[in-house]
Amino acid sequence: MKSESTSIQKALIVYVEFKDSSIDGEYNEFYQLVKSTELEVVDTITTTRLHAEPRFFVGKGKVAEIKEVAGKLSTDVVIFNCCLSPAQERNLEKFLNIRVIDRIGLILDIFAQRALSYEGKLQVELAQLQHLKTRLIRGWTHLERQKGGIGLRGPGETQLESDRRLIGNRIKTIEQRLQKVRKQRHQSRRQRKKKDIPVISFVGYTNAGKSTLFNYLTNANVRTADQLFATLDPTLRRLKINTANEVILTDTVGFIRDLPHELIESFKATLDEVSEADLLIHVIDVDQEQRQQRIDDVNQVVDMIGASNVAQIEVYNKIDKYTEQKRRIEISEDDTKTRIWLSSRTGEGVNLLLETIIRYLGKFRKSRYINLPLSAGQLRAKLFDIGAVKQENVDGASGWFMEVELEEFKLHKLCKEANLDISNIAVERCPP
Ligand SMILES: Nc1nc2c(ncn2[C@@H]2O[C@H](COP(=O)(O)OP(=O)(O)OP(=O)(O)O)[C@@H](O)[C@H]2O)c(=O)[nH]1
Ligand SMILES: [Mg+2]
Repeated sequence: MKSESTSIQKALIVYVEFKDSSIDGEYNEFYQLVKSTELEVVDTITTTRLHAEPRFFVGKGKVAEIKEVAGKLSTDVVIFNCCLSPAQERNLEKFLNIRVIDRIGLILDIFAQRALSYEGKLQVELAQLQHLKTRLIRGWTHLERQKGGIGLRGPGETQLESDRRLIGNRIKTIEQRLQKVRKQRHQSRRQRKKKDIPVISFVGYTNAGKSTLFNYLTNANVRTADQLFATLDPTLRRLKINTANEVILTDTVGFIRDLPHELIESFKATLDEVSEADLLIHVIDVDQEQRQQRIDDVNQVVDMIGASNVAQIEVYNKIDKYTEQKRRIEISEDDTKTRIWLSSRTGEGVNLLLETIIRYLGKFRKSRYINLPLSAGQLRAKLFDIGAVKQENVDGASGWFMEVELEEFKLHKLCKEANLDISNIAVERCPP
């Protein structure tokens, strides 16, 4: 679905602040959201409220002021920082005679502009249609009023019904296509799991520096920008940390406070990469004044997509911007939380992250018994080399019985190199 905003030039921001719930830096973030589109911000009108007015969200006097300013500045669209009900949006548009969008509409628009891949485009279109479905009545009511009124079941009503049906059909088609995409992703993940390569997924607030860190680590060329939602599509890359440790890193879409639920719902195929990862690297912009708020916002989305039980390493990024911030690592006493301060731009402290990943991967170590044939002398030597052998019994004819402790994916890899199938060498226990 093509974004309407491509033809829109001038935007007037209406910034509504609630007396009891203002979040530091919220205006800056909203301004940045608007600037992330191709709109030109002509002015901002701010207002403070205790609660929303049912009709226009803001008071009558404010709407009159908005109309006057919008008229003077030849505004094409009025953007509210809050979440308007379909009725409020309709009332405002009728009164102002200008297109009105709220924060959700704006975020959907940005996603529509950024979507490049087939999967990304389908997901955004689905979210847009879900959003539109609840608002459909608005457009047609307008139209009928302009035509001079309708009866109870006039042509507008029929049109509306058929439009709803069309949207419903399109939603079904997209959902079927996305189901296929999800299946394919699921299939590739199963393949990866078979190879036992751990998957590490980046999560974080939009613009925290996920893609910059991803590029630094993997030499990839994912687009990075001082812009919200620069990344929409997931990118996967293998990373060889050292000779013994290989992982798959995935960079994906960033989160934001109150990410529209339509987007979370429709981005399932993409977000499965996060919920099915073995480890999450939560990238945090160290210089945000509302840092803790943003960490909580991200964790809320992580929770919503069913990834809250995946282990997380916190990365405080962009330390190069502050002389007082030094590369460092903090591990909680119970070893459940690790924080690393680093810079993805200069690479300072990135080695601490790699060490932590290796340490974490160690948690996948598993003890098991194997029976190596005499022909697998090289594999046996390697197992000794990496310190994986806990005990060994030699049985002349049957080869070596060993108890080894190492990461599953590493054992699989070593066996593959030795042309052995792990299921053929696994035994219940070593003979006494
Ligand atoms: N100074 C400094 N800037 C950084 C660092 N890491 C990232 N940036 C900048 O921060 C901005 C956002 O970086 P991205 O890597 O695109 O952020 P992201 O988290 O992938 O953002 P989205 O994909 O939009 O969610 C870019 O302008 C980067 O150059 C860093 O360590 N230091
Ligand atoms: Mg990115």
